[in-house]
Amino acid sequence: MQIKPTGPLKGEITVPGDKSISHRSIMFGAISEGTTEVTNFLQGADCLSTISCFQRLGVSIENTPDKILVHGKGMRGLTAPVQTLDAGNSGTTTRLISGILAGQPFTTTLTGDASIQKRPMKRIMEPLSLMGADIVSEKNNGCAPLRITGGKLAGIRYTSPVASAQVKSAILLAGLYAEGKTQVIEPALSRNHTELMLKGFGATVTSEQNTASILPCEQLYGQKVAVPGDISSAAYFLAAGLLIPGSELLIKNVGINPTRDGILKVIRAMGGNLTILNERTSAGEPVADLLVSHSSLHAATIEGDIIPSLIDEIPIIAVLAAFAQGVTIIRDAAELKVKESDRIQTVTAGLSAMGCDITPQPDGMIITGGRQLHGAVIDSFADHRIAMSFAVAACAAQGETTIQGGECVNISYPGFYADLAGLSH
Ligand code: SPQ
Repeated sequence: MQIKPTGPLKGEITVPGDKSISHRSIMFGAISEGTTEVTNFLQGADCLSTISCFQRLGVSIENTPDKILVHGKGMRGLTAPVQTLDAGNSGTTTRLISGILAGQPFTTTLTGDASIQKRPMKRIMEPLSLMGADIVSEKNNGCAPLRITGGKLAGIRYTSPVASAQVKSAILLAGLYAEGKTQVIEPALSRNHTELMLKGFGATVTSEQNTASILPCEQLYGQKVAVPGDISSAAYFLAAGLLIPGSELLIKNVGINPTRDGILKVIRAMGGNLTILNERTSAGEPVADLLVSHSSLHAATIEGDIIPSLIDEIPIIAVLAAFAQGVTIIRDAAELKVKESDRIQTVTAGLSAMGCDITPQPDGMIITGGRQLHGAVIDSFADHRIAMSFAVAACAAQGETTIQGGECVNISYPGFYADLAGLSH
């Protein structure tokens, strides 16, 4: 993908549906009674992987142009798949479905692409085994392929070493099938879509600070889910509007759940012009329109409990930092190393290639901003967030940039390049 510097970006944009909520709408719908109707579902490769996994578990799912219909099988209605389940590139699919499979009375094999086969699964294998499931990493390396034999589960009180919504969600989903109460305590609060949505589907879920609890459940009930726009996708347009001189962008219908909105706080801390308009609630999630305009940014320190609320936005925040005056420090973000790529290394490689002063750290990075970035050949490392972050950097740099493997944006935002080009005037 070739990207040239662009003039001012102006106008309105509606980004696609939230990836985390889209996945969960299929999964929770699949184990509910009745039909779940999902609108504004994200038609990205990751969410399509979730659909195909549940189809292989015997769930009928209709993907029509305006909505998804999940014909739920109930809590005990999934059937043993004939084939291996393929989660593609999706960590969310792999870890959350493992929690559901832990409660099924059959054996399933689950795998994914080369990236998924390197991502750590011990973090779910351990708690789900403690609950009574039999989970084997077939290559004995703590990664997929996983062979999961579910069975009789017992609730646990689990203190997670990482703030991870995927770990928390896997345990809570297994907790639906367990005897007694299941609790997950996190070091910092991760995104809470599972807790909010499962409650909507009829589960007994409570949350207090960093502890989420769930009771076993006989039945969930199909719902109507109107998926809000994905703040992680909106983040690229927020950044483009802030960085490109003369820009003013209105990004409509964006989910601003407080466990996801760290990027908005960082933009304000960096001196960005950002206005939150028309705040409302949609499907139990807070939603707003976001107005940004070109701004002179300054550095910030990003650390501590805010990290889980912006973990996927750190690549684009690093791009903002490259254009900001001063030294930006990002720390407490070692989780970046185990995403679709090692995002500490891949952000460092890309920004260095464009002329930025960046030093990787074991748990983050230090960026001295303010140098004019130049076009470069950037390896996306098949990581959608890296490709989109550097597409935005390229728009604000001098000279042309090539993003190798740029088609990986299909994972979370199939129309990304067209939407970006459509705002240029
Ligand atoms: O699904 P996947 O591949 O893990 O996707 C990513 C992303 O950048 O899109 C992470 F690489 O998002 C995760 C996120 O980082 C989605 C997610 C969720 O929906 O529960 C939670 C976060 O991961 P984690 O490991 O912190 O729970």
